[in-house]
Amino acid sequence: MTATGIGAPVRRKEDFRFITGQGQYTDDVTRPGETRAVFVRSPHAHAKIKKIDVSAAKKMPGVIDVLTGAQLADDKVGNLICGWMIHSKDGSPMKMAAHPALAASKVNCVGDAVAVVIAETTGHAKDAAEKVVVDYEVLPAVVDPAKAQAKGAPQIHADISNNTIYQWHLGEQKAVEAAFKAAKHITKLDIVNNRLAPNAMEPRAALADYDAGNDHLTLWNTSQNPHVARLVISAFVGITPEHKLRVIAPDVGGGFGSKIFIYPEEVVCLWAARKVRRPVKWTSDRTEAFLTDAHGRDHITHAELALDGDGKILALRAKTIANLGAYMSTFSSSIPTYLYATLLSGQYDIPQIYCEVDAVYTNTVPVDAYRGAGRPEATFVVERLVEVAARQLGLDPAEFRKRNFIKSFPHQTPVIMTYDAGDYNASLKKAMELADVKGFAKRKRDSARQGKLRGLGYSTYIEACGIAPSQAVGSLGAGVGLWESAEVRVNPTGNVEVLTGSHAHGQGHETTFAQLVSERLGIPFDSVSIVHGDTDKVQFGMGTYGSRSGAVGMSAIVKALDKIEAKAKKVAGFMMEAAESDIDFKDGKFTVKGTDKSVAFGDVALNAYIAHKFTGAELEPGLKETSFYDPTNFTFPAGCHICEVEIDQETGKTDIVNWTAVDDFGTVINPMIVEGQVHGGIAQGVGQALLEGVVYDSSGQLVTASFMDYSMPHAHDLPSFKVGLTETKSPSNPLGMKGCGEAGAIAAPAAVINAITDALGTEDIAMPATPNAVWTVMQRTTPKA
Ligand code: MCN
Repeated sequence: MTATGIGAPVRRKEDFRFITGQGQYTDDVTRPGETRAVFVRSPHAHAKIKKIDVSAAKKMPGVIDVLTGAQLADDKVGNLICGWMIHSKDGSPMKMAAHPALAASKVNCVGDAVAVVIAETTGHAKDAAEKVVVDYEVLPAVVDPAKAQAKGAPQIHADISNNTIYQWHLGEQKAVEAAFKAAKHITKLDIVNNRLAPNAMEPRAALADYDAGNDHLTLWNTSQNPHVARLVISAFVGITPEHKLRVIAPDVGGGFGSKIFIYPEEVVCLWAARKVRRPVKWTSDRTEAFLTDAHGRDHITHAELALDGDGKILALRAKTIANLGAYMSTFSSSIPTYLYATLLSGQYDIPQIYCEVDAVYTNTVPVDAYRGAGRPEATFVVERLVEVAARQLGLDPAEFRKRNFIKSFPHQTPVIMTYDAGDYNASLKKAMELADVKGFAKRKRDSARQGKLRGLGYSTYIEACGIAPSQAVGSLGAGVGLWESAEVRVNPTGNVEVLTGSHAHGQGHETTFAQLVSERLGIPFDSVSIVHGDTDKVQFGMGTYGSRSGAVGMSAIVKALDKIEAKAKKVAGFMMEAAESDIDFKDGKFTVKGTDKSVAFGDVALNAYIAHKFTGAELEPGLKETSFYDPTNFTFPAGCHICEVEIDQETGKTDIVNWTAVDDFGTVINPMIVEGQVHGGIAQGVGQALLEGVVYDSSGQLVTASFMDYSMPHAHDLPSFKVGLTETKSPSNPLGMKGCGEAGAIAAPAAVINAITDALGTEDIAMPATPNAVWTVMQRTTPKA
């Protein structure tokens, strides 16, 4: 390993500009003549719009125009779409209601935009927005997905009865029923997976600029996938043809999934910029972010595990109601189906699984992917069931897990996935050692002496990452395959630019991608630049989500590097008058086999461009190659997290006193970045388990619309993590990598709740397990001494 090559803990090169305030985020980009947009939003969760009067607002100082949904419809701007078709078990397609970027006749959640004010400054626009008069006829609202399906519930979208989008299922129902009949023991759980607000540090923003001379639009926005945004905005929303739109996602301050989707605001800014013939910028404030960023999770599940007399799992069944909010966001249909139910086998050899999912509209903001997206929900179901089953059977939870682990690979689960490689025993064993599980009993006694309850919880999770394989994803109803692309441009001076379709919004790609390229080409790490996030610079790409940039994006780079090396060998052959097959390439040097004749990579690069003898028949000039990588399978990162908590019996406050994480991410490019990813994910998972929860009241008002009411984890809520790695290489990409970006968020909630329930001696606690919730449970139960 070189100091900056694969496996080296290189410091992130992008951090210099981030921590010195030199990042260029969307709000930092300015255009001459720029205007500001402020949206007029519905204060009601459900209402008919009888009339909108913008006349007073238009007369306000600094106002350029005030635009409404009626004008948007007149201009034939299309609806926002959900791109992944799901069929109900009766074969009918999902029922997708219209989602205009500005509501014209009806609002369906608090925060629904009904008009936009374009003004010289944000202050002018805000003042004018208050003068827009909207006459609403308020309708009853429903926020609870179970109630939304009940007879007589408010109907949110015409023609969509019971507010039900689809009733989907996966697995063999009859076989599962038979297994349950034969079972010696059945463990049952009712689970609520709490709704979360994504809260990226940089709120969403959009800046649209119209070049009237060329009838061309440019959009800077906080996107995790600018090419997909361009495709959807042009082909489906119909703002302008694809070649007339450039989308640039500059530095993006965190996404966690919430910036994958196409939102109304960017569509409206583009439309408005063309209308007012001036650039239009919108930057969300934090309250708007709580109100309008797509939320995550929000499942209600009843789950059961069937076991034989020896503690072997026979079958699992689950019935889930997923709240998708007022409209279907871009990928929302796939999260509670193919990203959830397909992972219900966990790390276990479960012969039969059956899952039913009802997706439901409610008068709340749309729900879509949030770090982990479906997989934290699946892990929570499986890891809670397994833990509770072990306790009910009087078995040690680690022993019970071992007994049921999948031990040979490839392993076909009953729910579509083929796990290709893993060693679940190895990560459990290593985690138990690092966590000093043997010493837990003593620590528990010590805590008891101080009047505190101590508990230990496992989460042996698995996830499907590298969301890409076209064959698999395409056959599951997604409209597209999800490969990734790369272009490697070697400049005549020997330095390299890599254009990637992956997008970085905090994951350190500028560093890890450069580590790969510098090692492969034997050139200095600082001679490599990573270019991403601009549809005019980078060939089509699929963007970043589902921890795919390593396994898929970097694999595309590897393929392009293979081509670069092959061509460079030809050039080196010409230079040294040797056959290409006689050339070796190592450490940045091309050598004629068996001789001391060699040329450096930089010389080859220069000759590839300027040596005239290469032009013409034998070899095209230049050294630039493009590749697309479409893997054969997902990658399956897995691991074991162990959480140890101490609960104060007086206050109900839970302190996480120890956290051990042992993960298998296959080949690790940069252990420091990977560790950071794990830390961040755990923090988010702990947030879900202990602190976070979006609350709407029964009338549909968002009660948790600020950080006063929505609590995020702080550094002092977390212990110093003990992390370790095991390694089984993924066979589905040339580097053997598995994704690491979501693991912590997937593993953590179950580990925390398993630890808390272990301490309390009752399974009866929901997330977030706030001090009040824990204290209330303690009043009902007799805690263990
Ligand atoms: N990596 C590595 N070795 C591996 C796997 C990954 O060195 N075996 C490195 C990669 O090269 C990359 C980073 O770790 O620099 C994360 O890689 P990967 O797991 O492929 O995930 P992505 O780059 O595709 O990032 C997406 C993932 C997701 S889905 C969410 S959500 C998430 C996350 O990453 N959002 C984030 N981490 C985030 N981190 C920050 N700071 N901000 C977000 O919005």
